[in-house]
Amino acid sequence: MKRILTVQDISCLGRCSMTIALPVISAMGVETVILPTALLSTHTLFRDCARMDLTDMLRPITEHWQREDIHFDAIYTGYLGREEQIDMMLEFFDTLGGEETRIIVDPVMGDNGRLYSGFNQEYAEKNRLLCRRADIIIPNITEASLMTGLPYREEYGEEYIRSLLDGLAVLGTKVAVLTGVSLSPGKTGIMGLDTRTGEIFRYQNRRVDASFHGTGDLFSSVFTGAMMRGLSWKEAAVLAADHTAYTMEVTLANGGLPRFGVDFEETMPELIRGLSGRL
Ligand code: PXL
Repeated sequence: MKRILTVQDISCLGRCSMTIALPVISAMGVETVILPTALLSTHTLFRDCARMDLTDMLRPITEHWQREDIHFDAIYTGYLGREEQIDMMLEFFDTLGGEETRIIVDPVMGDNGRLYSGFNQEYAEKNRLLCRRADIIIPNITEASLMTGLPYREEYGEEYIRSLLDGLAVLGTKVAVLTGVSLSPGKTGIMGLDTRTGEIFRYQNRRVDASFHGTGDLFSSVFTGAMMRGLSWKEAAVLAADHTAYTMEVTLANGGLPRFGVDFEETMPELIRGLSGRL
């Protein structure tokens, strides 16, 4: 069985980051080791959350793993709280990773053209260093515009997305998968670039007219799980896009509230069926 490490916060309530990654990737048949970057009562869209930063714990935990000679088939990073943690990740990619370790970076820092609370432009620029070391990055349009310096747009054509992908390629990643890309009315999906071959990949499915917290984390978790089960990045992106749209539809039908995230628990059997059918 493949073993991965995922590094992100634990938001106790609100179904995002670690509380999605751990159950979803585990259910996909991949051992999922966690390194929590912070402990929060809720994600930051709730007001006044109680929060404990865990930066001081990261090195003792990883040093213990080094003494135990633990290695990972992939390291998947998501929401990191502080710039200092980005420096630590760059170090951990070397100390915990080997030649074969895939580095998957979701540079979580904003959405809808805005940074999440607690992040600033310096943090966005620092994230470029993570992307340089990554095999695969999975930003949304907001994050891509923050890292490339290109303007954020809500109305766009394929050339704009292409320019974001080219800007991300300059950062040094091998593959960039841009999420939340809508190439025609009523549709949304991804557009990706394999910088090694120049190949562009587009996938669009129906657009669910709702916005729930944590859908980016669901996409990245399914994507990571699928890659570890041997799917190509393009197959993994299609599975992740389909599953995220389906889970949003189910949540909408259930009357879910945006800040409580998506009802991924209910759609898990469908995810496993979809994965099994592709293996
Ligand atoms: O889903 C992204 C995310 C993860 N973790 C925390 C957040 C957010 C987005 O706001 O606040 C703590």
